[in-house]
Amino acid sequence: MRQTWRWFGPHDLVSIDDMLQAGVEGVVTALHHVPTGAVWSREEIAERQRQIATRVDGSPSGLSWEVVESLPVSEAIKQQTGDWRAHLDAYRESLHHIAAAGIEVVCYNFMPVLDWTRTDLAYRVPSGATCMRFDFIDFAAFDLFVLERVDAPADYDEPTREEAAVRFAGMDDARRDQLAGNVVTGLPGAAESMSMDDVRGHLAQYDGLSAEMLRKHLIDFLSEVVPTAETLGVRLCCHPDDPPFPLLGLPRVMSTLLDYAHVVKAVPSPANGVTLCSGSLGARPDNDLPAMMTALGPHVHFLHLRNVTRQSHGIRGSFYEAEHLAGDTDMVAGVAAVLAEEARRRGEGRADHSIPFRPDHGQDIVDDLTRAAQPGYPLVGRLKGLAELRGVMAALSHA
Ligand code: DNO
Repeated sequence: MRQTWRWFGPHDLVSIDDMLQAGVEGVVTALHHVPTGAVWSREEIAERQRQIATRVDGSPSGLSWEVVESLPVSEAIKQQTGDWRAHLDAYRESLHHIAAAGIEVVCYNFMPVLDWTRTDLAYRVPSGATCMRFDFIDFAAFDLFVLERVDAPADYDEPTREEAAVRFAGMDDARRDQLAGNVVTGLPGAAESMSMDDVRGHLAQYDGLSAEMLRKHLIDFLSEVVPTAETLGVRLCCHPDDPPFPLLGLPRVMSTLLDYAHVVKAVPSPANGVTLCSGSLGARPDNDLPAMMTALGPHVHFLHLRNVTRQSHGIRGSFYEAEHLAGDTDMVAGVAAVLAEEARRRGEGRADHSIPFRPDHGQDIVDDLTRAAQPGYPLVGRLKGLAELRGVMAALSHA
């Protein structure tokens, strides 16, 4: 298991030096400033590689860019409208440049309109730490009373609508603005930062686009880019929906084992793989993460290891981001399943037998609470998560 760490680039408040002290082996990043649909140039990629390879004092860091997260897929490609063919050409060209730079793993997602979604960025847990949370009632209140989506009432049962109305009435303007901002302006790494009108415009374009159609568009996308990736030796890996259920009436098609099994089978190639995110998928009670790791094992090219505590029982529900070894996912069993897959790959002689993972997200603890960091990506909370995961890996792989 290769210990990687997400870095948002030179503006990230966590430095390359910090990562070295955390014991990180490789870096996950993206050219977040390049607009979705445009080509990632060789020069821009090389510049980011240079930044990663350099410590604050200018000496070599010994680290390199090992995983792209994400090479974003445009709304045009997801909807098959407008410039989507040109965006496919740009995607393939970016893959050429990424491969030429020696990077083999490329993560993307296929969530329409919204990337990952939370209603709270600093939910306080009993220890005094804060974390990210998705509250289903707050989200319904946003949908019904801030966005005022016409079809929203039909999307929630009556008790949920009533609870959301009471919740909304109890929010002051500041909380209403904060909630809307958390949902629409985009969390770290999201491809787009949107206004409320942008969201409404995108929603209108999905009118009548069913889950079956979106799944077909995903498979069309893969049919177009996987052959290029395969030739280049690049492994694409799709990140799951977060949360793993439909929001705002939009279809979501990468939420379960069945979803993944379908997509992996539709375009069979080592270049068509999975980003297994235990935190995203773990928000659904019917997703058994260690079992998913075993079932999808040969196709898993990248792992996000984090945990959530579910706070309701349904498929659509509330959850908060727990400590890496707490929460509802059995992380020790998950790591054991990863190690078993790696042993299997070594037996097969696969060159990619060490799967990159990153300690995904972290609670804000100690200094994180007073240091502004990217929401979900604090230094100390992630370092603690990495240390705990490293402990599990060391114990499970000890002779
Ligand atoms: C959140 C992240 C997501 C992820 C993209 C992958 O923390 O896991 O933003 O990077 O969905 O395409």
